[in-house]
Amino acid sequence: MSIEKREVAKLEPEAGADERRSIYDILEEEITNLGISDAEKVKRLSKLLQMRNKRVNVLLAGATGAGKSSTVNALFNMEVAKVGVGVDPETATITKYELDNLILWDTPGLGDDVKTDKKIKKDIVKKLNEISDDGSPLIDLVIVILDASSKDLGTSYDLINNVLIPVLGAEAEKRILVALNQSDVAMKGNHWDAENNKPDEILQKHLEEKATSVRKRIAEATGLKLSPIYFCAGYKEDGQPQRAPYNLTKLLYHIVKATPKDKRLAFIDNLNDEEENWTYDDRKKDYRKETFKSFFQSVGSSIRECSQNGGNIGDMILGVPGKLIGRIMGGGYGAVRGFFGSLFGKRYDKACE
Ligand SMILES: Nc1nc2c(ncn2[C@@H]2O[C@H](COP(=O)(O)OP(=O)(O)O)[C@@H](O)[C@H]2O)c(=O)[nH]1
Ligand SMILES: [Mg+2]
Repeated sequence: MSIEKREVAKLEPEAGADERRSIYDILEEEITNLGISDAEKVKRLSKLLQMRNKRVNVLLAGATGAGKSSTVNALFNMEVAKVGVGVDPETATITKYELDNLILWDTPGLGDDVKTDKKIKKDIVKKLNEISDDGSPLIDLVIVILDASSKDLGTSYDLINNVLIPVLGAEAEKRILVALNQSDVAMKGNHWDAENNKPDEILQKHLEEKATSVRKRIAEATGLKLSPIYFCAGYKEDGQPQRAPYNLTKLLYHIVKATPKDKRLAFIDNLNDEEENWTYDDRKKDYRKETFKSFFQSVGSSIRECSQNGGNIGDMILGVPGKLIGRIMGGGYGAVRGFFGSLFGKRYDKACE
């Protein structure tokens, strides 16, 4: 059966049909149904299995109240997370959240007292030095959440400059993401355009300056260039409606980009499916589309391939044509509908443009 025929046959996936299916299962089915030789299928399916066995480990750190919990709640479907108890007393302060292949390590807030901070920092160092089964470092990425409204970021600079960077060394630029949360209150709530859920020009300028000054402070101390992303995790006040995040898609884009290609699919099944969370961004880039591309770089959704009528699989890693992937994502697949839904709408091939 040719790929073209299959595409026609499956043009309108039933809404909700794939509600609880894992992206790995869906890709398995797509590969199985491709019009290619059995030998080629086996090759691609075994690559998929390799990916399925990979886990992505993300460590979250920051000062108390910066918004680590709010950030992971906004990004991921934390309600289904399995919470782990540390077996190693030397890293006992760190909580493990398991979302299928996505593992989040939440560290306690720093900056409350010196003695506690010392213990937490020691645990972070231990965790960063852990090696996974395949011999690579366990932690793929460290996200440091800073409070953009705070005048005193000393605790965070200490963490980044004196703990994280020395442990990660030359890799630090690639493996640390600095995120400035609470952008909405960075000027005491002034200049936040609540109606459009974004900063006005003055606040935006302020946030950009803040990001630059954080970058400078890190560069001066360590020589490394880390560019902070400012965002807003969203929050809920008593009696008020939930406020939507800002620049969360941008943050996710940078998280995915910083993750090894063969592990990126691990995020997909557990994204927060609240579409509003992914709606408000600075629009400097189409982050949704860019994130989509990043997700599927390992799967073979090379954008170029799409225009080639889906027939030429070329050297794509998993060899699933982009058109099919666009349809999986834009169609009835539950977990990511909130994220990709409005990107594709009914035009499944849009992603390929
Ligand atoms: N205004 C505002 N408040 C936030 C934001 N993110 C978190 N908060 C609030 O900041 C407080 C601390 O957040 P939390 O996620 O518990 O911080 P954690 O200690 O780092 O885990 C909570 O009251 C949140 O509602 C944000 O983007 N804007
Ligand atoms: Mg917390």
